Amino acid sequence: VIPYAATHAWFSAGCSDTWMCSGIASRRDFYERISSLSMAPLWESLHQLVPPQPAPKYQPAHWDYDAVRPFLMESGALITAKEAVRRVLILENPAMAGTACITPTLYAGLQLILPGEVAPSHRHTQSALRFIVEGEGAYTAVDGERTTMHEGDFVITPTWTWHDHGNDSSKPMVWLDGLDIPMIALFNAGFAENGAEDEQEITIPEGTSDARFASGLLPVDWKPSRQTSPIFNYPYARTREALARLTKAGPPDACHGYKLRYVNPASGGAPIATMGTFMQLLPKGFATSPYRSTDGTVFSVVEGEGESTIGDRTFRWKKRDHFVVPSWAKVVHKASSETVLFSFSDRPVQERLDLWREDRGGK
Ligand code: 1HN
Repeated sequence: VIPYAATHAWFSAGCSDTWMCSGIASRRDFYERISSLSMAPLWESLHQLVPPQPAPKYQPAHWDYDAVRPFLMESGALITAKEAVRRVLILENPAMAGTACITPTLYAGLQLILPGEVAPSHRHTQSALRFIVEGEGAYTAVDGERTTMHEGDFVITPTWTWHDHGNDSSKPMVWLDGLDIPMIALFNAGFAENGAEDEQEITIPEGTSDARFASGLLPVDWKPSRQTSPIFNYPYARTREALARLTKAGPPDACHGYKLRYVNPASGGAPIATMGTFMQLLPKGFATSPYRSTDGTVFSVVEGEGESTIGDRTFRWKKRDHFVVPSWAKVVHKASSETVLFSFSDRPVQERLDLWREDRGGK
């Protein structure tokens, strides 16, 4: 029999008072007897189960691209994209070692694909987003159509869609992968299968989804069959232009600077049902007002440099760095040059569940 205190870490046997001690001892004996029936006393863990406010068991963290890139390139010599299936270095939360999680609901990694390589076709119920960090001209194919990727592009591979990647350019390409892996694991709703061929058949000319869905128009008789966006590449050129124009149209938001969310044009919702994606511009010298929200968020620095204070830690960052802000941690960003930040979180899920909260500190 495993002692009760060994499996229920919150149960403390420490006691100095004799009368209390006998009470505690008999409680402890009771807990041990009911544990054999797979039962436990709620009153010993109630406060941890229902905390007065979020008490995340993960921490803020920062990945400096200058430190990361040599290892990514070294991985390129260790294994091919084909053998690896996906050659990715996982960005794992330091407080969640061994879990492949950057937050309890999100996975993040940096994927390398070298000139001439193919990452073979497969599909899975986990949805993925790509945010292009470095390189030009590699492609992703999703359900019969290719898209050529450029730095700053945001590309989605929705749940259960066939996808493969290739690099016909002359330079390595690196992107940030964001997946809802931990959420799908929580639900035990994961399915996956490999394609018959490394590269799926291309049946739709490149740019077709863009023409059908990304020009403020939709095909006249088209009805959405799923929550996922019918657009699968949101190019940086357009996002950047929108942000540049906004800086001329009015003052920045105190907490966000100029911040936009990516959208499924057919629903107004997030492009991926499980992950929200955002892009924000912070003017040179701008410091955001303290802000917190319940969605733990992963950031990719697209342009500029500065620092973020997350809780009691401060990280200096620059272009191509990544960092993570835990749920309900107070964050202040300071931009020392004009900065553009991409970010993603589980916000759409929390919103659907009426859970999402923010605290703008009165601003
Ligand atoms: C995956 O399919 C990709 O398609 C990237 O590029 C990262 C991490 C875990 C499981 C599947 C991709 C992944 C992944």
